[in-house]
Amino acid sequence: MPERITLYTAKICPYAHRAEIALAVAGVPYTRYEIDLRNKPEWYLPKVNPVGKVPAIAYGGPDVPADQPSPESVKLNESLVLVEFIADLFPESGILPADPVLRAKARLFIDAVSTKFGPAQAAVLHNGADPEPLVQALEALQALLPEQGFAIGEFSAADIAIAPFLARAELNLENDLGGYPEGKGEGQRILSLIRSPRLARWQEYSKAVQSHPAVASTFDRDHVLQSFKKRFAELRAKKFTA
Ligand SMILES: N[C@@H](CCC(=O)N[C@@H](CS)C(=O)NCC(=O)O)C(=O)O
Repeated sequence: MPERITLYTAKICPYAHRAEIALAVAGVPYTRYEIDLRNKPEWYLPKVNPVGKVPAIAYGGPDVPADQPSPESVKLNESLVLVEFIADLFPESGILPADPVLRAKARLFIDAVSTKFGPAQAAVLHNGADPEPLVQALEALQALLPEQGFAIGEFSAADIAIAPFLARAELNLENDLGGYPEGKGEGQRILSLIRSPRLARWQEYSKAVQSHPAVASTFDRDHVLQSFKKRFAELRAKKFTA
């Protein structure tokens, strides 16, 4: 009998979404516990994740309620570590394929997501920075894609690493949400840059990733949109009306 898994997560968080996608791909039962990031339960840091972030997993130990974690379960965090952990627990999921070359390619793609795409998209969406570095990061990722299919062919950890960010970025830009001034067409301008013909293969890939059942079924679009509307209203109030 497999050990029990409790995932501490938050719908808005793209990092936590990675762990949910991996568990959906593995198709295994687990307990999902939503953490309110604005009002974290007092037991969360001392008993689950001293860093105070989601996602985190409690693995094994006795059958206890998620809000009363046992000291006997193993506590793990960091989204990419959790994705690999789930891949290791359930090798038949194909999250990391058996072939060492494909595993290396998945990790190279993930490295580019972390080092190139991550900082560029955060700068654009949160700080209203120039979108050109983001377009260049997407071109670098596009260059890693095979002619067809997902990042290494079949859906894998590589796609899981980027899927939550693609879904949230499009949702925000389509709704003119970001760390840039509202109502000036900036969201649409950035969208048209990332949907330009030079990123045609990327767009095809991005659509396929977002409509993968493990991604779509774990993305609560309405909840995430409402949360981002609040978050960006606060950010803009601080940034543009001082
Ligand atoms: N490097 C971490 C980042 C996780 C992260 O930053 N999570 C955010 C939410 S998206 C969080 O829990 N922040 C804590 C807080 O808001 O207090 C990972 O990949 O898991």
